[in-house]
Amino acid sequence: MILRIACMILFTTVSSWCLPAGFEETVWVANGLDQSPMSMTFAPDGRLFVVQADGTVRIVKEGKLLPAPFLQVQPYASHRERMLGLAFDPKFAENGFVYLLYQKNAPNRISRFTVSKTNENVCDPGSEKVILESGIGGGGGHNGGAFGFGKDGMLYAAAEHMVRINPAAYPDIIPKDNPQVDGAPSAAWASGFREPFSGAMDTVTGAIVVNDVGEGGKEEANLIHKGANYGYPTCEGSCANPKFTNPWFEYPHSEGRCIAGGAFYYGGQFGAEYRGNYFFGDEAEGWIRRRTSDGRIQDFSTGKSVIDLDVGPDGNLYALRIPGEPPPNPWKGTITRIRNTTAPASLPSQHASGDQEGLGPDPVSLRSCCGEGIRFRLGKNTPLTGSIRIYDRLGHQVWIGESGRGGNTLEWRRPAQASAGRVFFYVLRVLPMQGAAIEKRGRFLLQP
Ligand SMILES: [Ca+2]
Repeated sequence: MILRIACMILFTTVSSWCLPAGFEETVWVANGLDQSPMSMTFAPDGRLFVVQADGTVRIVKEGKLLPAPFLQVQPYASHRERMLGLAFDPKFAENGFVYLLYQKNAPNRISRFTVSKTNENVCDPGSEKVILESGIGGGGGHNGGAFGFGKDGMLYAAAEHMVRINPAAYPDIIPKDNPQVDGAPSAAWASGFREPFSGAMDTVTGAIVVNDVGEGGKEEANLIHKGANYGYPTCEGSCANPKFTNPWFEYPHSEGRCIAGGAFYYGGQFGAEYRGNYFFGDEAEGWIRRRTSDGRIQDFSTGKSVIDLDVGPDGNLYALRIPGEPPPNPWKGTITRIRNTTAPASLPSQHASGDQEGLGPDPVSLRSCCGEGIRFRLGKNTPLTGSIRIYDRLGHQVWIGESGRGGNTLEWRRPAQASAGRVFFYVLRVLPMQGAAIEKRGRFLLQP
């Protein structure tokens, strides 16, 4: 107990004490989220959208909370859990569609909103299109909220049970391969939840996880399968009844009482051992843990209430922090950023890449290729001859490649003996048609 209190006191100043060695947590958005923020979701372009219980959705752009809300709806006023989640259309960049799961009157609804054509930071007033308004709960004491598009392009929403719909086919939103009810496909996809408040989609494997807050004794994370029943109210946690699907993992209320926030990690910032990990938090106990790819549950941080987690396009883990459980109403949230300080700065999150300064308007480009390799493409108008040397992080030269006149692509495959990490450095020397040679240095990351 003494250790735990010490951890909480130190958290705001020496947060690394509560994180694995080399990690730090810093406040990213300190003020302005004071209308009970409930969840947050990164847009594909890197902006962070925060859903608040007062009916507003706010945008954080490059660490700054924008003053005007992205949208404002009038949710059902008397329910704490009334603004549940937000999801970006898989073709968001083209169509500007954003989906909101919220409680309007008694029932929950899924609505589509469209980004303004003149201002990407607000939605078009009056653009709300109700997609589904029945069969997704809203009457009980708890309201769910896990919400997002799966790798299959379908939209999943969990409240009393989980629905799966295809908004792109509106109004025929019920997929033909959904479970049959009375001889026809139904929106219902899975059932047996108590309070499926959060969860995550694994964009690589396609796995769908719904966290279910327990009543009597267990917190659960469930891997979602078509037609499965996850046991509530008959069972909490694993049980022997073959009608029910047991949790992916669970923990007792002696360890935490409110599982909240879920995120799969595929960023390049934390290191290879974190790839594919499932991060989750506990709102009541204030810790963050991770499930490793081989199924171990590991501590990650302790000490401050968390209501949602997400991984940014920069590969950092972001936490929506609130004051305790239950929080005061309305509660104020802060967003923190957790990063690995031992990773080289500014590493790209998904693909091999490098900085591209110094070669003018037609730079070299780096692309991952050919298994564990990288392709250097010299711009078509730049140098016709050049060489590239690659060094590992210990400074050993592991390769030299030369581009002859007329060729502008060089591919390097990581050799087996180049084992000193996944970060490599390059020195590119090019000979323009006129003028002096240009030398450029940079680094890149090879993804495992
Ligand atoms: Ca269950």
